Amino acid sequence: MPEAMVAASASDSTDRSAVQQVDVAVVGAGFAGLYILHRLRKAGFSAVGLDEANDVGGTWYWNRYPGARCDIQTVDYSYTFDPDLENAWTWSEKYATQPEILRYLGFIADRYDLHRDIRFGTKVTSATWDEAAQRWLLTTSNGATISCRDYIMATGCLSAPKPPEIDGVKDFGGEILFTGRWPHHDVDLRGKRVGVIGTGSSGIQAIPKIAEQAAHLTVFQRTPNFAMPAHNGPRTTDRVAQFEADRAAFREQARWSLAGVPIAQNTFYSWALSDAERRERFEKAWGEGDLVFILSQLWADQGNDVDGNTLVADLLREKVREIVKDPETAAALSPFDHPFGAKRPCLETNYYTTYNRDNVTLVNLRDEPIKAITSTGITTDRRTFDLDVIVFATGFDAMTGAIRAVHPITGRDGKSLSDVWKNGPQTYLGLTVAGFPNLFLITGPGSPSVLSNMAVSIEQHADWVVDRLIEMRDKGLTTIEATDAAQQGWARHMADCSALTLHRLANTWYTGANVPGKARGVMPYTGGVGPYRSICNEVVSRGMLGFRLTGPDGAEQCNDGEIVRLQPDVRLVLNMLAEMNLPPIESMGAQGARDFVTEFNKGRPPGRPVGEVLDGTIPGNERLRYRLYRPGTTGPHPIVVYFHGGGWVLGDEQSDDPFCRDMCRRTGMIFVSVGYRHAPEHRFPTAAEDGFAATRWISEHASHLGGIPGPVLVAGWSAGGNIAAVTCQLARDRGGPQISGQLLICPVTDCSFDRPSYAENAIGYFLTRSLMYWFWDIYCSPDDRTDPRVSPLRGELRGLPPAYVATAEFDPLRDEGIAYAEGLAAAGVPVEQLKGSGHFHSSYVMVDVIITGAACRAKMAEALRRFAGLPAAASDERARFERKPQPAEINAAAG
Ligand code: NA7
Repeated sequence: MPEAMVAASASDSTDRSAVQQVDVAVVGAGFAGLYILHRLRKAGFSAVGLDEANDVGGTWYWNRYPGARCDIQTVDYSYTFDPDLENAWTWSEKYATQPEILRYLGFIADRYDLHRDIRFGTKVTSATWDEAAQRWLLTTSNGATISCRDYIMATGCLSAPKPPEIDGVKDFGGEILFTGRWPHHDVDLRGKRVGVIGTGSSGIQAIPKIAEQAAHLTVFQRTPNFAMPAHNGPRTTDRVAQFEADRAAFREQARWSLAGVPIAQNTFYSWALSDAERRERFEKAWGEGDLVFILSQLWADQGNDVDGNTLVADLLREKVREIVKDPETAAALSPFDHPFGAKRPCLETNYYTTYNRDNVTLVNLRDEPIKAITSTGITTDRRTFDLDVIVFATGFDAMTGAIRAVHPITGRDGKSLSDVWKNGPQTYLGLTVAGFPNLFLITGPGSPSVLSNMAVSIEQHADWVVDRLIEMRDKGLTTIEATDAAQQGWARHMADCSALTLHRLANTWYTGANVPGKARGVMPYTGGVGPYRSICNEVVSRGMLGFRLTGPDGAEQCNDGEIVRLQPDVRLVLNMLAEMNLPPIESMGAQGARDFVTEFNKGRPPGRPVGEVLDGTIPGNERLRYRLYRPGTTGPHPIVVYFHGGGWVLGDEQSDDPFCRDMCRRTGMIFVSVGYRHAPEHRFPTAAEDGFAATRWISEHASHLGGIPGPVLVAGWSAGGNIAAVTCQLARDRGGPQISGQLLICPVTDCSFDRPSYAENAIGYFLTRSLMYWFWDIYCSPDDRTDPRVSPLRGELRGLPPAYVATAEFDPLRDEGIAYAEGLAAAGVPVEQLKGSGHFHSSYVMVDVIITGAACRAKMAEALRRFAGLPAAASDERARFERKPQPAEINAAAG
């Protein structure tokens, strides 16, 4: 039963004296608002929709500039909640025009009879949480004040156009137009001199259309954007066939995908493809005319690795040079200041060819900034352009603008949302804000929103929110509010996700950089639609984790905590492993486990190229194999003797191949991975003695191996870290070899199993307590376990080489690694620690799978370089996007 005392209705909204009582108020009558109203009504809530516009449509109501279209294929950019609806509407084009999308939304409003619940032409002027009534009070520009229990902002992400920011706009004698507020009447640009400022998606769509009409078009471009052809036309047959083959599966795949479009993840790596193969994949993507496709299907490293990304960007720039005839214009149109995808790329139709027209001029504002708008046109540093019309395609105060700027929102204890967000938006799940009970944001900052197919994200948000309202009603609860801890945890998880992307290298509206003075930070959730959905579901299944819910008579429920503490890619990998339901390694027997690991490793990404990889053997009683990784630079190089992981039972000199390659590239040093002997065939102390013997031999043969004679370094992961640590102790005690530094990664250092990390991470993080017991049992009898050659923590720690000890938060071995580092420090050994938060035992060696491990490896590499007396490696990531290429260079590159 609706709790409202007065049913919402548009007709009574003109009575200013009455307070309209509803269960829920929803601002916005676009994709999100319409669906929410429909769901609320079906669930029996009374609701009112409010929109400043005079009809439904949201962003599609306002953005009616020439050429406006969606750039997610319309088969994807549709509601999916009602299978009958999918029969009732068929899009006419691959990318629908703004008028068609507006018709669709009108059709939806009619079909579900939504108009009657929406107050159009009505702005909310303030929203205040009434603590006593436990309700929101909304004042409006038109009609009755509203009292509602729940307040939902379905205001869209790109609804608040940016002000012009250029002096003199008021002086202009001609017509000023904004793409984001295009007039509803026909705009006749025939015979006019038109200037367009801005070359984002709106400008890129509008410019070719305006050029067809105008006498002359001058485009004022501050930053060139990546754009590729939309290849619009009738709906693509393959995509539609895929949809028609199994509609439900198609939609379900979209819901669990990264971008909300049913495209599988790609597992090709740029360095494993030839130039010709890369070009072939690129041409296919270029021909596809699909943003999600080209953003994800070229190679797996295109979105998170600057080198992989630059390969795409170069091919895109090549296309610009092919299409645009004037080399200087082509150079000016070639994006240079951001990685491809880090700023919203655009789909275009005739955009680049427009610059081959005689009536179009491109003004590069990087060379000649705008000085002012005058009564007759635009003046730059160098020239004056007389204009009849100026079109601002300058974008939006994105994501927060539509929430924060539209009206004051005052939450608990009189807190203003603007104040709370002054240093950037803070949310839990992008859906709620601590201190603002019963306020919900749809596609707000902190949700996948603009990095996804909005239609899919909107349905997920709306369903999640309305389902919670239903549950609360069923349980007699009346308020819901995020806790501070949950919100802080979400901010950290957001930052962890962003670190996986290249967004940090671009100034964009995603980060607030397009609005002067706005706080900076990646606002959308970059972890993907599917992972986000699973997190939202997990919040519920874990008893509304991170929310405080209250009801009448002091009823309260709060299960406080952070929903994701693992690094996002660690979470994905562990979930995947859990789904595989593998038998425990320790149940396979030693040989079975070795076969399993070999098989498992076949599926991992190939390691990156290094200068040379060669295999050899170390002579001696037992010939030990090794694999040497040499950098591509001129030698000789310092040598790192490396010991692989595998609990003294599993693995060989090749089993940490991607790690050795990666570290060889990062350090510029030779890595020699040693194939020491394993238990049960060779029990303690064979592995330790082999490690020591191999290090001595490598040190003695450094020149022969292409290394610098003198001290070597040692490194190892897990049991290999144990061998590296032990080798340092043996080398000190046995008069050499000289070791200049030790890198111990999640090392085994002690035979005690009672440190907290063993209990906290005993199961569920791949390396389990039971697996560690198994390794110990196979390698070492209980009587030997306190021997420093297997428990180096129990040995003498003075006089050892400087150490870098990396541990992982979710690793049973964490605390013994920390204890070793602390022990070394206490013994006067220079030691640095890396405590990888959110990481598990395998994080650092799962190269190109656990992408977040890369930043940690970069630190390890720096430590090794320091130990070897090398200067810090130059990190030029940002510098690569700071310099604008000159036309001459571009032409030279084009050959
Ligand atoms: P965008 O993508 O923010 O593009 C705005 C454009 O306007 C961009 O080229 C800006 O250059 C330019 N701009 C902004 N302010 C100025 C000033 N003051 N002077 C000169 N040029 C300026 O907005 P859109 O409307 O095109 O697209 C928004 C989203 O809608 C789009 O990403 C899709 O998701 C749909 P800058 O790059 O800041 O140097």
